[in-house]
Amino acid sequence: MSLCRSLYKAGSLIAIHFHPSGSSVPRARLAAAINVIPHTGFATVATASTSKRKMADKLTQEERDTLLQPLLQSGWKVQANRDAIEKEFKFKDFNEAFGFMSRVALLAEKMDHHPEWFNVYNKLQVTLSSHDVNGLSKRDIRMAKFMDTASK
Ligand code: H2B
Repeated sequence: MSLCRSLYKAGSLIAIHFHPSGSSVPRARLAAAINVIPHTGFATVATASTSKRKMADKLTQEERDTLLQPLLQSGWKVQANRDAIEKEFKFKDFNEAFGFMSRVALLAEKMDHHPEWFNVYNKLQVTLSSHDVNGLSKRDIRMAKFMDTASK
């Protein structure tokens, strides 16, 4: 049974990005490139070219020590059990909260980088992480900064 079929049978929905040149990814590399998104049952598969490109923007330790600092000061927290950052935003009412979400949604579509969020009336809990690199990337920093500015 192929790897993908066995994963499918295991109940994991797989989004597979095929290499543009059409070259197949060796089975072992394919398995290695599958990133399971915690708590969602989803996974994405990045092939060699996308992995290289995306890995380029995964935060290095030095970037974590510098780029994350201002965000930690503005209320973002690094999750204990996942390479992700989270923050709760509180607005005047639902209208303000949803307006904020709409502005972020436009950026998310432009960046092709989407937040994980939960909204109840005027409160919004946001988690940012880059599924394709299974951790924090510069895209998360950019989106967090935008959210901090747009929520003021
Ligand atoms: N958002 C986040 N946070 N991480 C990703 O890796 C990601 C995304 N990948 N939005 C995008 C969509 C990809 O799944 C689509 C197919 O382009």
